[in-house]
Amino acid sequence: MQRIFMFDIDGTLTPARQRMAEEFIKFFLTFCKDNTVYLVTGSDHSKVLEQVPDEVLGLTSGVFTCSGNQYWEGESLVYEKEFKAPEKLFTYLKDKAEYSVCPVKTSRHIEERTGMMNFSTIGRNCTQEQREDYYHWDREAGERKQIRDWVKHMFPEIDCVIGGQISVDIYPMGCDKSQAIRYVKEKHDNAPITFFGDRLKPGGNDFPVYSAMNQESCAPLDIATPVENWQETMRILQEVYND
Ligand code: M1P
Repeated sequence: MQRIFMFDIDGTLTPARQRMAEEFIKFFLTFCKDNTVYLVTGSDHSKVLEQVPDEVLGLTSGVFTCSGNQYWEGESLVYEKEFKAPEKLFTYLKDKAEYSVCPVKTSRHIEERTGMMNFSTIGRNCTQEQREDYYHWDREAGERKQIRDWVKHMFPEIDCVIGGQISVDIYPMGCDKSQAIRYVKEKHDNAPITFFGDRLKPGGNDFPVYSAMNQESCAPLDIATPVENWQETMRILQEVYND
């Protein structure tokens, strides 16, 4: 049975919130022509269009956005889910943005997306340099881990995970990237999947993929491959999967 390849985008195919590198595009176009490829991201569709060139998207079988709460085939929206966050959660997040001691604050702290929300104390309108600074600060300060733990504690029906560099993703429990795995499994008659992601550890936004793959209904040949960056993704694809 033909193997299906699924890829996270930020940190796996591209640097966080940046466009795919030319060197990788060239290689990946050929890879997509020879293989069945899906993309799975926490980001929304407009960000995917900024980061992944049309020629690559045109060669994929589908793109799961908003953590699998929205699914696209080409320019057609196949399905989408809704999420109405509790008022108390909004209040907490607004307070957190106001009283956070992170070094810089900009704006757009809460981004409501289809089926989920994204929260960032520094704000999504930060510059690339501010984004890098926050990422390094947060690695020491652990602010996002603390926000994640609080949300999960206060709202047992809601999940909160760390995705990229500056934010957390929040959605109803189970409405995560595992949805993409289940959808593809059903569509391709339980074909084996190889997934690449930079956040496959518990608490990361790719971890639900790993969990879904370890359920009995999934093929034993599924592989979740952790990577540090797109360079590592490209290297593994070249070394292991380039026949
Ligand atoms: O795809 C990974 C993450 O990319 C962005 O994260 P950040 O802006 O923090 O680097 C966000 O779109 C986030 O939702 C997404 O999970």
